[in-house]
Order: sequence, then C-alpha cells, then structure tokens
Amino acid sequence: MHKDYLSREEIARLQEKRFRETVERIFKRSPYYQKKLKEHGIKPVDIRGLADIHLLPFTSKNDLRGQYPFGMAAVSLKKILRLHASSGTTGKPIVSGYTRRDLSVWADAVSRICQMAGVTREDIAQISFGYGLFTGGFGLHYGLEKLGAMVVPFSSGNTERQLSLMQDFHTTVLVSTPSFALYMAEQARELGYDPASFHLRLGLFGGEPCSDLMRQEIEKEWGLKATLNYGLTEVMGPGIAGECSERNGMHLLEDYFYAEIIDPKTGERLPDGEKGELVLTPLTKEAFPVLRYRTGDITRLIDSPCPCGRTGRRMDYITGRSDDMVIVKGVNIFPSQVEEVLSTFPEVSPHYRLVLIRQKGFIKDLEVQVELTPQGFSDSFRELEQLEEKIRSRLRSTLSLGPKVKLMEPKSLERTTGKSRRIVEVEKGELE
Ligand code: DLL
Repeated sequence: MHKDYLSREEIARLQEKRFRETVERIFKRSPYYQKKLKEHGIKPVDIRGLADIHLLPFTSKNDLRGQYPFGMAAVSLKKILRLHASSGTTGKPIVSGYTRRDLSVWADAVSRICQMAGVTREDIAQISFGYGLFTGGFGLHYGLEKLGAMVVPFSSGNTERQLSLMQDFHTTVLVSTPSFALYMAEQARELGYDPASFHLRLGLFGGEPCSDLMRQEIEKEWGLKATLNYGLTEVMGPGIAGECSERNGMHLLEDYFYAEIIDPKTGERLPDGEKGELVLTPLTKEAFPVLRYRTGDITRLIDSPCPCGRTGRRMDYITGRSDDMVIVKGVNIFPSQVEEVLSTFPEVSPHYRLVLIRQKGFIKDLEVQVELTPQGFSDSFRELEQLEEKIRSRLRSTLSLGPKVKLMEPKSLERTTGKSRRIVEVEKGELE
C-alpha cells in the first residue's frame, strides 16, 4: 500500500514502532541526548512508546546552536554523506547531517510531496531554490528526480536567464519561494514577456509563508496552480508537509514525522485542532536525530478526512513564528495580522514590510510600509492620504495599535531571490 493512503491505525502502528526505534537509537548512540536525558532523570524504561513522549524535554534552536558543528551527530562522521545548514538571522548556523538512509528517506518524502501537488513524470521542473547549504535546492532536486520529472537545476538568481530558459525548455513546474515567483513575474513583464505565455502549469512554493493575496497574484500572473509545501533544516529540509490539489492545508508525512502542537508560552500540549507551536519528532533520522523539536511555527493540525483520500493529517498554513512576534508599545503583533489587513485593500500589492523604530535600544514605534499596485497608485495626494488613513484605521482596530503607514511607489521595496525579509529595524532618525 502506498504510504500516503495507510489507514489511521496503520499509521499509528508505524509511528509507534519507529518512535521506539528512534528512542532506542538515541539512548545508545547520541552523546548529546544521553547527557540531556540523564540530566532530566529519564531512563530508557521510562519511554515505552508515544504515550510517554510528553516526558521527553523539548529541543530548541538554541540547543542545536550550542552543538555547532557536529555535537548532534549520533553516528560516526564517516557515515555522514552530506551536510546542510541554515544560516539563521543571528548566531551560529544550524547544521544538519544525512546518512545514506536519511538521504533516501528525504528523496522519498519530497517525491511524495511533489506527487501530492500534482507533479508527474511528464513535467519539466525548474528549481529556483538556492543549491548549496540551503536545503531547498538539493532537497527538491532529488525528490523530483525520484518521481521521474525532468529537472532543471537552475538555482536562484539570474532572473533574466531563468526566464529565457523557462521559455525555451517549456518548463511546466516552477519550484521556488513565493517571493521569488512573484519577482520573476514582475521581471518577465519588465523584459517584455507576457508571463502567461510561458508553459508553467504548476508551482511548488515553500520556505516562507505565502498569503492568499500573494498566492492569487502568482497564479494570476503566471496562469499556474500554486501549491505550498513546508519543511525546516533542523528536522530534514523540505518534504515534511505539502498541499495536495485540494489545497486545504498541508498533509504531514506522518510515517516519517510525529507532530504535536503546544502552547508556546507554557509548553503544554494542546488538543488537536487548537492553534499553537508545531513540535516535530522525526521518526527515522539517523545522522542528527532530534526529539520534540520546537519549530517556532504557529499552526494547527487538521484531522478531518481530505477528499484526495490521503490519510496524513494536515497542518494549517503557518500564521507566524513564535519568535516573529514583535512587541510595540506593549502590544503583541504578528506580521501575518498586518498582512491580513493589507490584503483587504485592492490598491496595495503583496509587498510590505514592518519597520521597527528603535530608540536607545527600545522599540518605540512601528511603521508599516506597503507598496501600491500600479492601479492603486494615484497622482492625487489627497487620495493617497485617505487610503493611508483607511489602512491605519483598519490596522488599529485589528492590532489595538495604530502604526504609522507609509505608502510606497510600485516596485520600490526590495525584491528577493530567496526568502523575503518582512521585519527590519532602524534607529529613530534613520527614516526620512
Ligand atoms: O526553508 C526548508 C524548505 C525549503 C521548505 C524549500 C520548503 C521548501 P529553513 O531554511 O530551515 O528550511 O527554514 C525553515 O521556514 O521553520 C518556517 O518558519 C519557514 N517555512 C518553510 N516552509 C514554509 C511554508 C526551509 N510553507 C523555516 N509556510 C520554517 C510558512 C515556511 N513558512
């Protein structure tokens, strides 16, 4: 039976078996967890199965940083065939290693995600994720090859050449971050192409959040069907969850990953369906295993049946990261809340950023910079002022804080070939 269609009982049995093997392996081979579990007073006999997982301590990004570069290894380095790392915004990078079996699981997982999204062996897939330490390029590459699609390993950047090859090769699937897909469409127009005249029919987007507005815009521009997928370096890379063609949440590959949702403040486990921080335990990882990894990503699990027939529970779209939250004048704000408000204005584009204005080390104020669409742009100062005021007032009622709003000319905010940066910090006085 194909693993995406196992019955819930079969999935549970497989998870149970693999979890026990993981725990056994970790107690035997991971110096990091041997020490950590001992410190928590946990012995192998205490963890008899998934019912005891709540006894295990969480693992956080900082724990992994502290083990830089190879402290998380649970196999001899000779058995590690590949390393990847995520740069992160601060501090040391997080390293992830893969044994031969880990690489084979990874390729299997990504190929299933691609198949769910609708990729077939007939497709020509251009990978516009960076190839290198970032897991996006190589991760999608081996998954798509395993599936049997024709892969164009372009990597990110060099948009003009990307576009010309995409047209010459009749590329049918675009693999990138949503931001880059949007940017490429914009560039295509600038270079005199009509994006809809390309042969793209499907997009596989991941690596960062994608709002409804962004998705609509990408679909409208390219004339493709956009699907989203999710993953993170610490747990593997891409290939953890992805949308099927129903697009009502992302199916988790539960034979490889055990998911929990916790309250990010208390660490308490939340009942199914409630929103909180996603915690993942990979069930087969050999090289750099992690237990109960706190992803920082805020979502909820959906266990209603999916019309596609796949049985893996779905995770909802990420509505923020627990460390993304900014506190301005005592009010907690997630960029996604701002994004939701902005998406109700047809005059503005999906490009925006939150500028945190610091003074003497403290965040004093927030300015929301939002780009107008060419249609939303107006020569009338009054009209623009009114729009600014409307946006500010809608933000005020959602956030309980009226931030400054600055409308920007079309195409004036920075574009990216990878993940976009939504939050920037400046010292007071640096903004004109
Ligand atoms: O971004 C892995 C990946 C590559 C996934 C390509 C999908 C496609 P990292 O660089 O370690 O790994 O970043 C992981 O990115 O914790 C989320 O916060 C965010 N993220 C990834 N996919 C999504 C998504 C890769 N579909 C971090 N929606 C994660 C929202 C996402 N956020």
